[in-house]
Amino acid sequence: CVHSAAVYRRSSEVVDCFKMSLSPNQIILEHYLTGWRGLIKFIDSLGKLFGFISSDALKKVEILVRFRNGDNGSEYTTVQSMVQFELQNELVDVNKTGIYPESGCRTLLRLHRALKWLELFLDRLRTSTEDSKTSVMCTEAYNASLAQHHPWLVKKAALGAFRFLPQRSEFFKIMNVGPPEKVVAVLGEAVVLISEVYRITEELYVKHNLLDLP
Ligand code: 1Q0
Repeated sequence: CVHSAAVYRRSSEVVDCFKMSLSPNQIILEHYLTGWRGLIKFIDSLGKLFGFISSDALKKVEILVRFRNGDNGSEYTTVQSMVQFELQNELVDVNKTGIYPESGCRTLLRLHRALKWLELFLDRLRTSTEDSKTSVMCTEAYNASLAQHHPWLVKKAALGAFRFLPQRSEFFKIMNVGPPEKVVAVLGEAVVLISEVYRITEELYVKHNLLDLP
């Protein structure tokens, strides 16, 4: 039986990480990345079919962790300080020069875009009824957000994988926070926090014209 053994963490703990990352108008990277690790564990518990998604997300988290543990680690305390540091030191490919294909700014942008998908998906899940299909909710959320940033092959793989998502009741169990009413409450809190984290990051990226980083 997948659901009891594969639960690594309660989804409410993941929500707590994103809550702690808000400070209140800055995003603390340490907690943001711990939140992401929780999300990655969650995808992993959905099975091997989703491995290509979790391994890409993990790769990005690890790039940012490496910066945090590196020589300039103290510059990577918040998303704001990271952006300021990388821009001031010209460590970002603002004009497709290809010198810094793995800057913190472009790497975080990928996670940031995925958070929009998560916000839309969790909101659909929260307002869904027992007979709603997770694959449909996930596909709608994806098409309205992340899909526009993905080439067709990635889109095809993602849409293909969504068909194998566990159904709503199973998904609620994997979230591991208790009865459906409790899950819905946690989802409500998650949506509010994730959209706040998203909003703050988005504003910062708009301000510095970083939303199209290659
Ligand atoms: C629930 C199942 C997960 C559905 C995830 C939807 C997103 C699909 C993304 C598929 C693409 C992955 C393959 C790689 C794509 C990269 O090309 C792309 C761009 O990076 P780059 O370096 O090539 O420019 N990478 C990305 O867009 C990053 C994608 C990260 C997706 C992370 C999804 C996080 C999912 C979390 C599931 C949590 C479910 C609920 C938990 C409740 C918690 C309160």
